[in-house]
Formats: sequence, structure tokens, C-alpha cells
Amino acid sequence: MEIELHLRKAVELGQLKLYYQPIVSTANARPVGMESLIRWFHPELGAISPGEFIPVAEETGFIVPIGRWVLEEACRQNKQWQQDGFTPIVISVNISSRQFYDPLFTESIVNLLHRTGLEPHWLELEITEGVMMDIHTALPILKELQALGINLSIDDFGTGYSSLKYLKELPVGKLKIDQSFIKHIDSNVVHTAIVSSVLSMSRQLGLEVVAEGVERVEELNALRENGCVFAQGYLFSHPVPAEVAGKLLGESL
Ligand code: G
Ligand code: G
Ligand code: MN
Ligand code: NA
Repeated sequence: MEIELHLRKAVELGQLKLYYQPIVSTANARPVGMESLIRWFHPELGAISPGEFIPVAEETGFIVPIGRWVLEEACRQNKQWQQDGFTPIVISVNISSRQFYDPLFTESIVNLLHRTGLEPHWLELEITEGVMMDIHTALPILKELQALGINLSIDDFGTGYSSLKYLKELPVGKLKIDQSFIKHIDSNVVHTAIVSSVLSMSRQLGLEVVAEGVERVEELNALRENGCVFAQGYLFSHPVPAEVAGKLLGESL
């Protein structure tokens, strides 16, 4: 497969770039976090979407070195922002299944935090429900990661198969409600019902909630009314390069 061959060269050639999208407090629209999202700019093929190449990287196992690069870059950048004097924020990194179940994963995080000097509570790993589907295999790894003091969140919440029974047993602190439920939440009664149930359940379980894919101010207002504390989406900012993201820190978006 052609894309696979190009991908092998992408890291070496510096074609991969990390973009950042703010996660804001709904109260004042100030960033409390940044999600790192990979971008691949190929000189001939142009911009290749992660939706296209992440699955290929996952299949070939190449996601492991790519994921290592992403984690390193994200932690280094967050530490840099702190050293530049910005109000500290949490950096979130998407973790794929192959990466999560790599036997050296936890150890590599320990080394990474040591190397970059980033305190563990400023790092968050986003893991999808799919990755945690086999709870008995996932649980010991999640517990190891939690013991390091880093944050864990469930990404794309509501699109997978996670049983509510396990939700309180998983050592995760946050749910990121999938953007498909946020769309038109101001007028779609089904979406309102789903999101308001997730919010009330999360309050009971002591979980934080981020609404993803907020694009319109009406959606933000509906989320506020339902007591949603954190949000992310084009309304505040698209994913942007580090130089631009740095300028958003401390701003009301
Ligand atoms: O940013 P965008 O919407 O194009 O991302 C598309 C998909 O790629 C999303 O599901 C996102 O989680 C995933 N993705 C983006 N960056 C990374 C990354 O660094 N690692 C992994 N595993 N997935 C990523
Ligand atoms: O799977 P995950 O939630 O990590 O993927 C996030 C994806 O959603 C990224 O590709 C990001 O670019 C995209 N995204 C972020 N904000 C918005 C938004 O407001 N609307 C839409 N449609 N996509 C968004
Ligand atoms: Mn994500
Ligand atoms: Na998501």
C-alpha cells in the first residue's frame, strides 16, 4: 500500500506536525486544556487526514513510533508553555489501541515525563471505549497509568459499547461526549435528553465532562443550561499550530 511506504518516511522527514485545539471552561471560554491532533503535510500528496492514515498506521503497527513522537512533542510543548509563563493547562493526547496495549507503553510514559520534566497531572490520555472493550485486559493498564498521576478520559463517549456498570470501575476521570450528540443540541430533543443524562450520571459518579464539536453559540448556551462545565469545538478554535495555540492561552475565546 502506497500510503504505508510514505508514512514510514514521514516521521524521519519531519512531515508530521502536531496541532492543538483548546478545551475551554464554558463559564468564561478560557482554555483549561489543549487536545493534540496530528497533521501530515506531504510535499506531493498535500495534507493527509489522520482519519485516513491513523487506521493504516494502526494496522501496520507504525502507530507505535508515531504515537511515541506525538506524546513527546505534546509534553515538550506543554512544558514549554509553562516555562514561557502561561497559566498551566492540561495537554490531551489521543491513544490508539495498539499503542495502549504495547507492553512498553506505561514505561515509556514514565520515561517521557522524566525527560520532559512535565508533572503528570498536566498530561491526559484520551482512550476510546473500543480500546477498553475487553475490560479485564484494559483495567490493569489503566490502573498503572492512573498510579502515575496522569489523567485518563474516555474519548468519543456514547459511540462505543462501554457498559454503564463498568464506568464506575474504570479509573477514568473524564468523559468526552462525542460531537454527534452535541450537534443541534439546542433544538434536537433526543440529543438534549442524551447529553443531560450523561451529565447527571457523571455528576453522580464524580466524572468531569467535555462536550466535543461545539460549533454554534446556541449549542454552548444549551450546554451551560444543562450544567456542562467544559467544551471544545470550532466555536472557540479549530485545531491550530503550536505558535497560534500559544496565543490563545489565557484568552477568552
Ligand atoms: O483532527 P481530526 O478530526 O482530523 O482527527 C481525525 C481522527 O484522528 C480523530 O479520531 C482523532 O482522534 C484521530 N487522531 C488525531 N491525532 C491523533 C493522534 O495523535 N493519535 C491517534 N491515535 N489518533 C489521532
Ligand atoms: O476522535 P476525536 O474526538 O479525537 O476527534 C476529534 C476530531 O474532531 C478532530 O479531527 C477535530 O479536528 C474534529 N473537530 C474538532 N472540533 C470540531 C467541531 O467543532 N466540529 C467538527 N465537525 N469537528 C471538530
Ligand atoms: Mn480526541
Ligand atoms: Na471525540
